[in-house]
Amino acid sequence: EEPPAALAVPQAGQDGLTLLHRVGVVDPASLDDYRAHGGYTALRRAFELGPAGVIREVTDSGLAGRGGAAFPTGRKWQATASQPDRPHYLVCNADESEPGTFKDRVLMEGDPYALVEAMTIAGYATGAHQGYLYLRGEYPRALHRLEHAIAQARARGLLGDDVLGQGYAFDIEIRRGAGAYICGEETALFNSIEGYRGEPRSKPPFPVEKGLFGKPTVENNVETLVNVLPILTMGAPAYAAIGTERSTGPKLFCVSGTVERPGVYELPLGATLGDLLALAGVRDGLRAVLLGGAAGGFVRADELDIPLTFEGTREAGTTLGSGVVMAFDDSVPLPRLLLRIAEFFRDESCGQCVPCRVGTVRQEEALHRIAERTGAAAAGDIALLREVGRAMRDASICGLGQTAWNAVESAIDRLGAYE
Ligand code: L3W
Ligand code: SF4
Repeated sequence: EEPPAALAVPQAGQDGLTLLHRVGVVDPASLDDYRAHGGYTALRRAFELGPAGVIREVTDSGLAGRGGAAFPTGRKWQATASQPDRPHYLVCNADESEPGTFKDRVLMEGDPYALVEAMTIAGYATGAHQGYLYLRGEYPRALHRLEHAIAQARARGLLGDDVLGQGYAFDIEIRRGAGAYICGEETALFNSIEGYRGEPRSKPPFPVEKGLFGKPTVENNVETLVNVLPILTMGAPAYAAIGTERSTGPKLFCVSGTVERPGVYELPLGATLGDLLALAGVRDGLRAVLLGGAAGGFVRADELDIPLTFEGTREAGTTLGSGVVMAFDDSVPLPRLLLRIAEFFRDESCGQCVPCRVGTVRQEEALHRIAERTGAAAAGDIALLREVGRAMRDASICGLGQTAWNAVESAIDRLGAYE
C-alpha cells in the first residue's frame, strides 16, 4: 500500500530526523514496533515530571503552534490547566484542509501511536480526561490506522481508566469532518463536534477558557502535539537548541508544484527556502513560491534566501502558515491560479459575516473578469480588489476572511500579476 507520490516522504529512514524518524520505518499497526522505536518513553517521563513539570518543559522548549498561528503552546496549556471550571477537554485539530498541506496525514498514517501518546500527555498536563481527534473526512487510511492504534492502546492500558497504572484516566474519541474547510477553524470545529453548523465563534473568550461544550479546552494541531514527544525525551534545552532563538524546533514542510521530488520534508526552523527547494529539486524556470498556503503569500524566485522561521517569513511579508511550499514555473498561468484560490475562499466561506460572505464573491468576480481578458486588469479592477481585500482583512470574524486576500495581494505586489 504505497502512498501516492504527492505524499512521499523523501527523507524517510534518514538519520537525524526528529518528527519523521519512525515514518516509513515502523509498522503503523504495531504497538510493539512503536515501543521498540522509543514509543511511550515520553509518557513515562511525563508521569515522572507531573502536569506542572510537563507544562514547564513545553514552555521552556519554545514550541509554537504548527497549524499556522504559532501561538506559544506552553502558554495555552498553562492557561487551560489553571482554569477552575471542569471538565477540561483536549482537542486535536486533524482537519488538515489548507490547500497544499499534507504533513499531518503523513504523521497520522505513518506513526499513529505517536499522536495517541502525545494526546495522552497533553491531556495529562492540562487536566483533561477526554480527548477528541477531529479528523479530515477525506483521510480514510489515517482513520483506520488511528482507530486501530486507539483500540490497541486501550487494550494495553495506555488509554482508559488507569493509564500505565498511574491513576490517570484518559480516552480519545475520533470525530470525522464532512468536507468543510471552515471546520478547521478551532471554534467552528467545536460547533461541529457539538452538532451545530460549522461556524466560527467570536473570540474572546478563547477556548482555553470557554471551548468545547463551553468548557476550558486545549486545541492543538497534530504536528504541534507530536513535537511534545521529543521535547520530553530529549529535554527542553536540547529541543530549543534546534532552530533559531525565536523559532525553535523542527518543522515539517509540504512541498508541491514544479519540483522534482514533492513530498513532506523535515528541516530545523531557520533553514532557508532555498535549502528546502534544493532538497526537493527545484526545476529551471521557477517563477514564484506560494508560502503558507492559500492564506499565505507568494514570494519571487529571487527571494529564496528567506529564512523559514515564524519571524523571518513575517518580516518578508508572508507567513510560514502550516508549512505549505508550492512552487510554480512559467507554465502556470497566474490569473487562472489566483482565480482558483478566490473560488476556493468563496466556496468555503461559512457566510456568517458580511465582509467575508460578500467580499469573497466580489473578489472572485473581479478575478474572473480579469482572467477572461486573458490576464489584463481593466482600470478600477485592482483598486476594487484592494478595497474589498482591506474590508475582508479588517472586518471578518475569523482567519478565513482575514486572509482570503493575502495570496492575491502578494501576487499583485510582488509578482506584478496583471501588469
Ligand atoms: C489564550 C489568548 N489563547 C490566541 C489561541 C487561539 C488559537 C491560537 C492561535 O489560526 C491561522 C492563520 C493561518 N489566550 C490567545 C489564545 N490564542 N490568543 O492561539 O490563535 P489565532 O487567533 O492567532 O489563529 P487561528 O484562528 O487559530 C489562524 C492558518 O491558521 N490557516 C489555516 C490553517 C490550516 C491548517 C491545516 O490545514 N492544517 O493548519 C488559515 O487561516 O495561517 O495564521 O488556538 O485560541 N490571549
Ligand atoms: Fe464565516 Fe468568513 Fe466570517 Fe469566517 S470570516 S466567520 S468563514 S463568513
